[in-house]
Amino acid sequence: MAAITDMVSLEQRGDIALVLIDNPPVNALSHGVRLGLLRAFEQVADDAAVKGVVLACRGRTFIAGADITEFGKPPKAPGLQEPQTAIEDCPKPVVAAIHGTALGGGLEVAMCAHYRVGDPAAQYGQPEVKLGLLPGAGGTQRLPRVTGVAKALEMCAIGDPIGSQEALAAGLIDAIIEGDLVDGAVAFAEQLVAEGAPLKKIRDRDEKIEEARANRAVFDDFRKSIARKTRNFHAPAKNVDLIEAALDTPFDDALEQEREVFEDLMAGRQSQAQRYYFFAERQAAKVPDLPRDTALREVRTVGILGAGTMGGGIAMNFLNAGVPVKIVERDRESLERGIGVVRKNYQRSARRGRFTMEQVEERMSLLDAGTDKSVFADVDMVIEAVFELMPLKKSVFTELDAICREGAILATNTSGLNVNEIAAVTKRPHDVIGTHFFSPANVMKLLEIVRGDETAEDVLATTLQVSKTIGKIPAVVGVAPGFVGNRLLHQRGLEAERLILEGAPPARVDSVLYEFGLPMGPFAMGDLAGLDVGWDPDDTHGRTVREVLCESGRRGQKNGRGYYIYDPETRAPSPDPEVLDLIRDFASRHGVAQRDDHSDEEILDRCLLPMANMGAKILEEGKAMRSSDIDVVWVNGYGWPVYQGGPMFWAEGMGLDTVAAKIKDYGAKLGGAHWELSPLIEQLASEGNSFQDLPPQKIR
Ligand code: 3H9
Repeated sequence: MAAITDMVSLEQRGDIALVLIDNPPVNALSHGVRLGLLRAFEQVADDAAVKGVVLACRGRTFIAGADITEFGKPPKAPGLQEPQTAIEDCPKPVVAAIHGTALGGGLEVAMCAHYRVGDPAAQYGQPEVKLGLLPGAGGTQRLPRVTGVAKALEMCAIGDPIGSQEALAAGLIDAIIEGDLVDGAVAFAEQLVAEGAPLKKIRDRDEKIEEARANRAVFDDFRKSIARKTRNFHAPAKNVDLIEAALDTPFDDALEQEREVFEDLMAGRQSQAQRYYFFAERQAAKVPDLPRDTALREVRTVGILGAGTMGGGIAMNFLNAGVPVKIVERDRESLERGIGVVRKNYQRSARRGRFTMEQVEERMSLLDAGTDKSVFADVDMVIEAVFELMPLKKSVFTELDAICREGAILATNTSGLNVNEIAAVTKRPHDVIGTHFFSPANVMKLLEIVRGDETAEDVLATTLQVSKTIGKIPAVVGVAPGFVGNRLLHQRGLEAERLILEGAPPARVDSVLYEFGLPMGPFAMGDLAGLDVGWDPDDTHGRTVREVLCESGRRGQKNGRGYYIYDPETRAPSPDPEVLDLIRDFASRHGVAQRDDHSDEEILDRCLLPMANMGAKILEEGKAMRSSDIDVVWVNGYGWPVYQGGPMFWAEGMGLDTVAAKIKDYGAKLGGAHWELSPLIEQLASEGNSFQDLPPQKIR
């Protein structure tokens, strides 16, 4: 075996040359890989002893794409096109042998080979759109030529990968290899050589493009179908445009166009945010002071206390992952209601084709439901999902402490209560941790993992592993009221309420935040959650607009009247003049002058800057490890648009000196603790630094 570069080697197997990439962890197309590929293919082209070539990768995956860490840095030749051309123009048949994931530039390289084979579990995709990009190395031109336009549109503009069977059916690969992939690919190449098979270049294929020319409506139909889901994103539409360009533009011109659009998108703020976020999510699962070799506790069975909306949703995560669950409610009726909801949710998914009725039954058979907590005696982890009341949580944990076996993890699904206080009622506070799921718990990706003062390292490490098993994105946070997510939410709520008192209608505030990219504004969200959540009818004195609304019988969407009035048929919201009157009265009683000249910028700044300010205070307190973890919480738990990176990324995008100046300015005008500038922001701004310059810190 000859090393071409430190990342690419060449090996002869009979008549077949094997070009092997080895660039852990994911064989990204770093400079050494590009250079190695170019040199290796130049060499095999001229080597008379080589009759065919197999391109494969060592390690866990085929090439998973361009090296994202090189983006934004000065380009280093060769780019990707040179090795791609060397592969495509190779005078001997080239077979790409794919295992793991062929993604982005990886699939684009594979599409330059004359043939592709994959192992049964391999996946193929153009996920660039998820980084705010499009395939920049021919993907928008080669993919439609090989799979047809419809599949290429989905793969590029939505970005989800397909498996080997689908790839075979779509013509993207030529064979699925059972058994050893490289041996199989070499045999495949030998056969091509023996048959004198043609050197198939996807770039020259026209039949699928021809088909699409006859049915151009497919593009507009597709644009309509993704419009809602891709609202405000720049990249999906660009992917569609470039695939459409394949119909009428000569191949090389289209490649040129693709590269230009790729560069434009790369320079844009959306892609910067999405690339930042890609790494943020991966960082969030890393706890700097947790030794990498921490031995994990085994979690084979889970107990869930409470079969309400939260408990049922949490249970579904485990059932989906094949982990048996014992769920306990205080009475039969509530238990049956809760289990019924779980079953109904599954049946709905089955009707939508997500899985079969058989799989529904399989999942339900893993669920053991009862009313007696003593069944928790032998589970490995219990998650408590009872009402959010401290005395109740304490009594539950006292009981769990008595019932559960030694070494079981005791988790509380609290959305903001003091986990240390809960842990303190047990004789094993080191086994206690917070697992804050977001509603609906079977859908929302975020898991705030609350590390208590006493939480043992292996309990934290195991809970992180559990979150991976059930497909959640974790963010480790410290004990503080509302943790990270709800604490930031509260800041936004304070200022949103002030804005409506000053005369900005709720619908106006909501629409500015919706246009920014949030799924809904604070008032629509309040209506959805129910205005009476946390409202005490025995202790209500018109202290807030929300109390006033509740007192006048407005409960939100559930009774058709909240900040908005809801159409009984369509549930469409419209602004309600009566609400504006109530707000105006409230404002005049409290001496708040109304005005009608709030700009969009003011609304946005006033709602969002206090969130970043609080994020910085959370970092000062040591209740989050990094600013990007705070962003992960808001993107995954509250629908913050990923193309805005997260509240911390958004704020630092305007420069922390500007942030500091704005906060001081609003603070002087409006007052309130949420406008007291975080010393951390002040310090970073004065140093010319940003949140991302801070090293990760230990949760305190
Ligand atoms: C592109 O290709 C552009 C082209 O069209 C045009 C070019 C001209 N680069 O996710 P994991 C790191 S755009 C650098 O935890 P998994 C990752 O940060 C690219 N690093 O593992 C992590 O590092 P660490 C299109 C990368 O098994 C480690 O690898 N491709 C890259 O759960 C393990 O990652 C994509 O968008 C990269 N491209 O999932 C694919 N990818 O250990 C992006 C990963 O220090 N990647 N890393 O935290 C993925 O989707 C997943 O990583 C993958 C593995 C499915 C491959």
